[in-house]
Amino acid sequence: MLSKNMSTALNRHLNTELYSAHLYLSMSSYASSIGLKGAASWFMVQYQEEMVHFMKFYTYLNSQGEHVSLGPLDAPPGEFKSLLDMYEGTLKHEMFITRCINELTELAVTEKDHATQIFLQWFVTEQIEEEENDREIIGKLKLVGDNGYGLLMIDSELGARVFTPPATGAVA
Ligand code: OFO
Repeated sequence: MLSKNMSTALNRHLNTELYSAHLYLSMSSYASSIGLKGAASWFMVQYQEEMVHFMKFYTYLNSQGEHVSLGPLDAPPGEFKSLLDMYEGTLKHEMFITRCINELTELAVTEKDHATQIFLQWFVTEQIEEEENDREIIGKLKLVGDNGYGLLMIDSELGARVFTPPATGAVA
């Protein structure tokens, strides 16, 4: 059983995960439109991962007898200055998500809501990986600067990322 506060906060965050999915889908489309097919594929994988995150919150709320309230969502940006700009935006957004997850965890601790604390642990760990990946890519992009060959190499590397669906459709 969730408190009203906890349920409202989890529901708000579920919509933020959906916004994340839209943000990365928009970045995927933009990358594709400027010929960066590897980055387009990387952001599509990121979109798929965000939908998994969204579904984890959806499943958890339903399993606690709550119903989900969707949207409205802000439109994500549709134009970006460069690949570096996209990844800096990604890192900034993920740092915001980390803060949200930390706040949810603090609320669960304050309310002695052990089930929600356990549920959120997966996201605490996930956010470390999300930020680490973005920082690594940003570091490489800064290293190559405007060098076209370097950018194509990074784009090709980004294209190697694959989406791994959760085991047997489990999302919670
Ligand atoms: Fe769901 O972690 Fe990114 O936003």
